[in-house]
Amino acid sequence: MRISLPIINRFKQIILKNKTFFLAMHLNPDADACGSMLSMYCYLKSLNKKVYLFSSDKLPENLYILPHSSKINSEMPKKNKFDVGIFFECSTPDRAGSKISELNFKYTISIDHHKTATKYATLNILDFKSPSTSEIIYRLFKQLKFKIDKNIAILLYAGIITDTGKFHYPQTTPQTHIIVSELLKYRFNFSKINDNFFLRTTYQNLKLLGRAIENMELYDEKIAILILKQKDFEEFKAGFEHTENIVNFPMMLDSVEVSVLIKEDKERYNVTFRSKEKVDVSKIALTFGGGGHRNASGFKISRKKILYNELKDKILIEIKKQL
Ligand SMILES: [Mn+2]
Repeated sequence: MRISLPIINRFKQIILKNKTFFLAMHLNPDADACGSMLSMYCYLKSLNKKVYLFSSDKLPENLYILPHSSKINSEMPKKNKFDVGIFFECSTPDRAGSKISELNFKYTISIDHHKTATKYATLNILDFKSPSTSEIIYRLFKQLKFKIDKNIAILLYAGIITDTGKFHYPQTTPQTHIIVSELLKYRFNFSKINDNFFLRTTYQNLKLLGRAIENMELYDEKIAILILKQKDFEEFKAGFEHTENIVNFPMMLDSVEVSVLIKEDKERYNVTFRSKEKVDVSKIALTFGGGGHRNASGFKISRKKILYNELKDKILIEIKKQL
């Protein structure tokens, strides 16, 4: 979808008449938020603006492949006044970090494609149909007649390819493919970018995956339960940060409707759900005080409150209500 002319004009106006910019993305940053923010950095630098790049959380290792990523600060800036604050994929400003409220801006801009976005900014550039924020940025630059370069092509490609799961997710449109074909004209090593985001993991993640799959339990062939115990994490010197993607594997079985990963540490159980069409796992997470989306959700619960077997039984009962 094209960005409306009033929004384009307002954006131009805010950018042109101001000098200092603070750019921030959401906690646990991903390639889409980061690629969007860094391509905006390139645009602002081409206009000789002063830009402070901020991420409250340390970048995950795989984002360091992105051009200019080393310029992102994890400390708050020394001064607390900026002309403009631009927020990437932050449904509210504090999604960029709790300290953001200490800063003062004359204008704020929010750029996002998540339905949860609220209209808190002076200018809200929101498109809930866009499969990525990077795609919104591409269209913005195109409509501004800003000529992108190879680095910006890499940044936007990384955002698009990760948020569409390599064109896999249903939000992907014909326009997405057209945009990527334009980006590929800049002749960067897209295969290396794909390897970086899709064929790379840690030793701990692989070992935990093996353990989880080995111990997988199937109920009625429809519900898969994976458990990673505290001792598994200790054995592989791993933490919860090494469990990425593990919950998705049981979904490869045709009969499986719901996959559940239960992670245990000293204090609590951390439970993650994935589902196919039938089951709304956000409802299940909600009954345990968690939340999320229809097909991906989770919750945490103290080990003092419940025993493992009790927890598993309760989860199974909730899932079976919907099957
Ligand atoms: Mn995104």
